[in-house]
Amino acid sequence: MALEQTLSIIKPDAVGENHIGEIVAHFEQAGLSIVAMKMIRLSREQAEGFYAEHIGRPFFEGLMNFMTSGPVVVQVLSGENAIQRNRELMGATDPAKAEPGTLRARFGSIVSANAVHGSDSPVSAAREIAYFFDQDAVLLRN
Ligand code: RTP
Ligand code: MG
Repeated sequence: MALEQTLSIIKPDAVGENHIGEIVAHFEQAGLSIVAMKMIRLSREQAEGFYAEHIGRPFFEGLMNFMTSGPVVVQVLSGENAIQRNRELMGATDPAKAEPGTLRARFGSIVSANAVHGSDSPVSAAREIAYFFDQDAVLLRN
């Protein structure tokens, strides 16, 4: 088991529907700790840089419009196997295919409005945490 940090985003749909508290509680009750957190509205440039791996995909413009449509909550989660654990808590990208009880099954609606983001690998987690937070803004705790 490895103590890891991962980047989580509560997306504009879930923020707009007042689900911040339930989503944060879900992480904490699952044993993940929040070690950095902020609410921001992404600019187009920030959203493009964050999702740069998807530039050119057919869904990219829709993803940009969605991610800049309202405020998001960006947070760093810490815990044992936090990267994979967060992906399990989120459920499948398409909420219709997400396991019952997962965040996307509970709070997502369609693939383009799926409530949460989570880093998909250690390399992504390191890049994504550094994209939003200075190193000294991330608490050194588990
Ligand atoms: P995320 O990065 O947001 O955590 O989502 P993910 O890893 O589960 O999925 P990814 O492949 O990274 O896709 C990023 C976001 O793009 C939208 N998407 N739409 N076929 C489609 O229409 C499609 N595929 C991806 C989703 O909103 C997804 O969260
Ligand atoms: Mg992804």
